[in-house]
Amino acid sequence: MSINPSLLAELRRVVGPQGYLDQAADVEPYLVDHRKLYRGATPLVLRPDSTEQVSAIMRLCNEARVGVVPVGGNTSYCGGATPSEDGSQIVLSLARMRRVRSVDPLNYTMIAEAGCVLAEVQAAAASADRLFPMSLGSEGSCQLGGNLSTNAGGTAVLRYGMMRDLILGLEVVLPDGRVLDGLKPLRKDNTGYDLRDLFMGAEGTLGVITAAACKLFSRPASSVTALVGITDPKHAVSLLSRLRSFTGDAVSTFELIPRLALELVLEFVPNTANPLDGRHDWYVLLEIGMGRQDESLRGAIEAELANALEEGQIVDAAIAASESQREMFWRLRETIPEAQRRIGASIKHDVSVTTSELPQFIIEASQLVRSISPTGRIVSYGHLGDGNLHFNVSRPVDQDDESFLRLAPNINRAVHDLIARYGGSISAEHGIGRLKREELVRYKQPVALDVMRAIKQALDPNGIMNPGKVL
Ligand code: 2HG
Ligand code: ZN
Repeated sequence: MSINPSLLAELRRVVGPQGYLDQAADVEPYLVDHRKLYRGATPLVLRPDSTEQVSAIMRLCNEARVGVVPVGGNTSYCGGATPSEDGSQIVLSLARMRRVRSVDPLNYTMIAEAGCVLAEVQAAAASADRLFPMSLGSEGSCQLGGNLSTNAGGTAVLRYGMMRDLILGLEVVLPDGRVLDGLKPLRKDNTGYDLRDLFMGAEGTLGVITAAACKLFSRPASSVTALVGITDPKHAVSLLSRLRSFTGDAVSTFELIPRLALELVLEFVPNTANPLDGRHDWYVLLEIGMGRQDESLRGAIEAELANALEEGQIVDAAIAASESQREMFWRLRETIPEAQRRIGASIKHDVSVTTSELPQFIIEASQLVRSISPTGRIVSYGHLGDGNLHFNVSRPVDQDDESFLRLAPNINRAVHDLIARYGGSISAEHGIGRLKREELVRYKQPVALDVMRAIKQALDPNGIMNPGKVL
């Protein structure tokens, strides 16, 4: 099904010569998702530079019933920003809408456009001596709009929450081109349904987010980053609870790392070294930040970790002694996905349970996986403080990618059924996209699905917003 050439011409006119790509080589990067699971086609990638242009685009596409696929930095995991294979959808990149419209340090807020790279948003906050706490591995290329649309998580959720918790209001272009201006940077606005939350996590299926009023925080004046060796995830859970109460909830990061993940990073990622002498079955990367300057923080955490060591809760610990060492500790965690890619295909699960149940879940899920793939290499790491595990399985050393991936349906079913028994989530932070649509139908409560479909029908009756994703 091809798009009417006169519509394409009209769309090009709306955005002007700088605002579109239609040559094969230029369009190519928009056709494949980050994990290379999908390859789509499109005659046109639009790159508007204003909300008015987005509005005009949506109006035209809605009238013509042409699907629109919004894309940010294209770093998502579920194919949510890749057009369909038949070339019947246009791609809408927000990359040129990258202005920070305003920063109000006294109100602790900032208004930024969807195309801002996350690192730019963080930097704009820092230059006003504030913190925008959303932080994740792809922050140098992912965009605010994608973070909003997928309700991104990352490594500071424990303290600051997910994207939904960091936003006060949104500007959204609806499928019919109308602009929903909810950009008020107010902390209290109790005037009916929460429209803002509808669009976060909707993965572009209800409208196009063009700007957001973001919450800012005080920058931690003192912080401690540590890598801790442990024998069992259950000790990690109790250590987290210990440190939360010891610091008055100042733990911002608490990431579980299995030995295999650390070894892969040390093998494949340059400028990494293990700060601990011994080899341990599990590690935790943790960070604690205090709002006020506190010279004694490091000593206090050191002493508390020594107590934990004495009680057998942990077996080793190293505290970063400099900023460069801190960055290296972080590299040990953030490059796990990249290091895991180096050992071949992997079957991924982005799941959550309660933090307290997470250790038992790891045991049971690992047993299930071993019954299907006895030598599959389990790399289960992630945001323990949020109960969110990336329960990934890499192919065995002596198996090829293709035959291993044939096990994916069985392994997915076993792990997701287990998650259902735990009352957990089959997608804790990576969303649904195209990849998990069937899983969503299988595991989401039918009443919840009905409500979701009703909302979709009400806002996008012609089904032009990111068709084929989520629902
Ligand atoms: C992370 O926490 C990301 O590093 C990626 O969410 C997880 O690759 C993965 O499975
Ligand atoms: Zn993650």
